[in-house]
Amino acid sequence: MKSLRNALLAVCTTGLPLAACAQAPALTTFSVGTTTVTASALASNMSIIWEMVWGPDNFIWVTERSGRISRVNPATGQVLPLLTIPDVTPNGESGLLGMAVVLAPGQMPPVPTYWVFVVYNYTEQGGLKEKLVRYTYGNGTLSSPQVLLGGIDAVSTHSGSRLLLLADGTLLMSTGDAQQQTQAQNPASLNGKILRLNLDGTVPATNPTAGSLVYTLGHRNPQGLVQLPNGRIYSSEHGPNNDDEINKIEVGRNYGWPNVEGFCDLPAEATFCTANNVREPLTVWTPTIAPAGLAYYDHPAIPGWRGSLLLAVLKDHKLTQLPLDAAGLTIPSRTDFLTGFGRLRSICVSPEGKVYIGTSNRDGGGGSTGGADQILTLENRAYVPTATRPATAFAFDLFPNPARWQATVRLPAPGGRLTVSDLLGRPVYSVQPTGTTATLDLAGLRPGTYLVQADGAAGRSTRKLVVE
Ligand SMILES: [Ca+2]
Ligand SMILES: [Ca+2]
Repeated sequence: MKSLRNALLAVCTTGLPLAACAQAPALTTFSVGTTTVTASALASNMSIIWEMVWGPDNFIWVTERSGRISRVNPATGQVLPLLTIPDVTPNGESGLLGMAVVLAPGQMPPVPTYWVFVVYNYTEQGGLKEKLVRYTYGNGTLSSPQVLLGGIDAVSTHSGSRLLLLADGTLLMSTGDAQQQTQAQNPASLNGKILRLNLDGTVPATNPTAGSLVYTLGHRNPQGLVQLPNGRIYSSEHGPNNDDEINKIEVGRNYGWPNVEGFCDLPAEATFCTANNVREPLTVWTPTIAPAGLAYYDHPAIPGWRGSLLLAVLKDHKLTQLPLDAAGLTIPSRTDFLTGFGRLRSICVSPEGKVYIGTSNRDGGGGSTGGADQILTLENRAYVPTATRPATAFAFDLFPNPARWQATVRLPAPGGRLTVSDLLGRPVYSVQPTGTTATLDLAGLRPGTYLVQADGAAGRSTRKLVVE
């Protein structure tokens, strides 16, 4: 059976359409509403998968904590190692951690030059530190590492280190308190923060404090970060022996640690929260579960997950669905899936609505099974993408085109929704016009070609937009 599958996978790598490839054997199935979701192994025999991101090349980019960066073919599961970073220090929970991948400025497909950002622990003068490094990817190799931020205090735990590229072209990086709890409240320290950087490591002019990378403060150990198409940002954070948190990240806010654990529900906490503009979490867990990777799901393939955060959970061995209300301010329920695969740390969603989960069972943390780590695919195998409406249901005006800062859309009827997506189909901006005219704010978008999709009562229509 295995040899048959390997033979079929070998056929798949020759470039036949995906439909010609064999489906991996189901490891389990579970229901999401009326949808049956199948879990299968995409890649096995890996070790402590810390980060998985869907790359601009439509491959899954993966870090393993020992220092290895790989690309994984989502059609075949083939793991293509790129580089093992030589100066990574894996110790306790430390090592190669977060990653982000983006087309280098001025590059558009098919010119394959990317910037690859990684965060890792290293040794400096006998002590453990943490740094953010930018590599350049081209011609199949990673090269030209540049340290954008180094010398951050670290110990073998509480390193934070999730990276997130924002739609405005800046980069968020979470840092842990490195067991120096009071530094989380010190605006001059880089520990216990969510930092915001330009892609060259400089401080964005729009950060809350001039000259400071600090975007938010008062964090303990945030290991999940995600931005929704509407721009809202959410984070997961490890609490001490209580109060793991999901937070809505708002610029300049204080998230309380170490003075506040979870909600502002003790008298001393309430006083601190009032005095320090503390943003309470949306939901907390006591006892703790060890929340890690965070993604947003809004694809029609699994309707019951639409509009939800999906959280990879380490200690409690599960994937948790956290639906958001329309305002994005409350999580009305929590539903668990995918128990039985050990510690789940990393997660990404493909443009076709499949969810990929990376396990972390060799990390020695709570409930570690010690077994080999794997990438799991979660998918609705009955889903067939179909155009339920004509491709061009109506015409709309879009001008100027090319545009630089703004473009105007004129619709045949008021209302609906306008969505700007990149060429991989990823939404980067959306707006709900109230009348027949709407302005698209393009200031945060990189130059390149985008698609503007108008959804209204008359159906859906799409036009190409060039941003200069
Ligand atoms: Ca908090
Ligand atoms: Ca509390």
